Amino acid sequence: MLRIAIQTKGRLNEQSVELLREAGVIIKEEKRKFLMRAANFPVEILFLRDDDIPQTVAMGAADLGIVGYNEVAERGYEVDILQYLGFGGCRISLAVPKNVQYNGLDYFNGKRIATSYPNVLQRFFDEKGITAKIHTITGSVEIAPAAGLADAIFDIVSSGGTLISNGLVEVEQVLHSEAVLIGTPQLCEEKMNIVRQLMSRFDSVQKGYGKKYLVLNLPSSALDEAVKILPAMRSPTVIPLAQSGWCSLQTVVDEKELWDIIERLKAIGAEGILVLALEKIVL
Ligand code: PRT
Ligand code: ZN
Repeated sequence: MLRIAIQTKGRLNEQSVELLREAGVIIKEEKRKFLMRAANFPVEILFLRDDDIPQTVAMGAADLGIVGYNEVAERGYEVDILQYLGFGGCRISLAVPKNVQYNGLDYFNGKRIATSYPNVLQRFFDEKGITAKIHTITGSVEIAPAAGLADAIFDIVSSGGTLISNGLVEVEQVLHSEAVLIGTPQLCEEKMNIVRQLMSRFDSVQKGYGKKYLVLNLPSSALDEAVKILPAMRSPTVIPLAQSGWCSLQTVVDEKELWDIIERLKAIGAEGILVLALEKIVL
């Protein structure tokens, strides 16, 4: 039995549960407990605050954990980073009040910086030769400059909206983060087999993120042209239609390129274009 620690509530909880569900690890949402056994996989889920996940995994009280890379980097516990999971993306950045003149890292020499990530910041300043006073704050770091508690902050940024609404400007992006799967070093072979199986399922789920399945009809004479436009895992599937001179084409496309591809296909005579959701890609 493998134990996986995930966040009880908060930004990573929903997507962690969803990733596990898509990978076939189903937990019953009603009467949620601290520790829950999955219905159909040799796994149990331990619900914790994200701050406690790296240590719990380092100690071996959980074999795996899903947590932001930022927490792993800050806490410094010895865990293996097994997989980047493609959600929970953010960065930890230095930000200063918008009215100050910022002309490079030297600005921070002798300044007071409020943060919940003192270790990551100290390492960065050591590397860059900056001497600053780091104030550790848990809670709303972004209000520290306006409250006169700090000259700058070092905090998580995703859209940047929080900085703007507090009159701050992001000046240095120090650490990029996303949710990661972490593991206790040196798991036994029996557990590693389940971990490998799980990672391969996570990989299939991730490959489906941002992808669509495209089905369309095309005059057979335009097929060579369409193949050049369409990306495909090997090459697109081509099925003849009952009406002679026409075929049906099916393939997987990246959502970002979808409209561009559709317009180019229409220009060479494609019709009846269907865009379908795609769940997983198993290679
Ligand atoms: O209760 P628990 O201790 O488990 O949760 P928590 O409150 O400590 O963490 P939580 O749920 O807020 O975040 C969990 C993880 O989500 C973080 O460790 C990051 O890895 C990731 N993540 C991704 C974020 C954000 N995006 C994010 N935007 N964590 C926090 N924020 C906050 C940030 O602190 C700031 O206040 O959102 C604000 C900035 O957002 P923007 O969009 O305005 O820039
Ligand atoms: Zn936390």
